[in-house]
Amino acid sequence: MASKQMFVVVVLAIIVVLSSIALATEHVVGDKDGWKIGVNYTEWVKGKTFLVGDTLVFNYDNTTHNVFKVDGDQFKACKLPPAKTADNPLSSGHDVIALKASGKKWYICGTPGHCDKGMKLVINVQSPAGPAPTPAPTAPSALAPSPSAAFRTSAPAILAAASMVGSVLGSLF
Ligand SMILES: *[C@@H]1O[C@H](CO)[C@@H](O)[C@H](O)[C@H]1NC(C)=O
Ligand SMILES: *[C@@H]1O[C@H](CO)[C@@H](O)[C@H](O)[C@H]1NC(C)=O
Ligand SMILES: [Cu+2]
Repeated sequence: MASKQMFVVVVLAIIVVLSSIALATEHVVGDKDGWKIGVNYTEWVKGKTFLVGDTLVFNYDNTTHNVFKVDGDQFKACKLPPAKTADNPLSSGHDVIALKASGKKWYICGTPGHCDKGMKLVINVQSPAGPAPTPAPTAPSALAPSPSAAFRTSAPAILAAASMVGSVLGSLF
């Protein structure tokens, strides 16, 4: 009896973990190319959806590049912020940025000339429910989340979750 209750608790815990994994996507900027000159980041952004809770990962050679968070005007002009701060620029070479709020986010490389050569990225972060639905009383289905937003689990996340479920079940029986 006790082990049955334990089983239910474990299954519920797994469901909670799985649903949180399913909601977050890790976006590796430039995919395998990473953050460098010669990648069209406008092209990279095309067709992608960035949601609050997702992460943005910049991979690059930190002897040559960095990542400045800037505003829209600085982005447009390839102009750096007037002062550096503790977390700006990022320069680890593997920077993981949590997308915590909706709205546009702008990033440029601070090495002279690199932004002009295309090391600039702008994304639009949406709240998980998507853009505010326009009132459409005759079409209630418009309020449902799109399938692409509902199924965002990456293959590695599924594999990791599956192996976790397997090892928990294995230790129970
Ligand atoms: C990058 O891609 C965008 C969108 O496809 C395109 O409009 C733009 O001209 C490209 N930029 C360069 C420098 O090729
Ligand atoms: C570059 O990356 C290495 C390894 O992550 C780190 O130790 C070093 O401090 C970084 N350099 C700068 C300028 O942040
Ligand atoms: Cu650079």
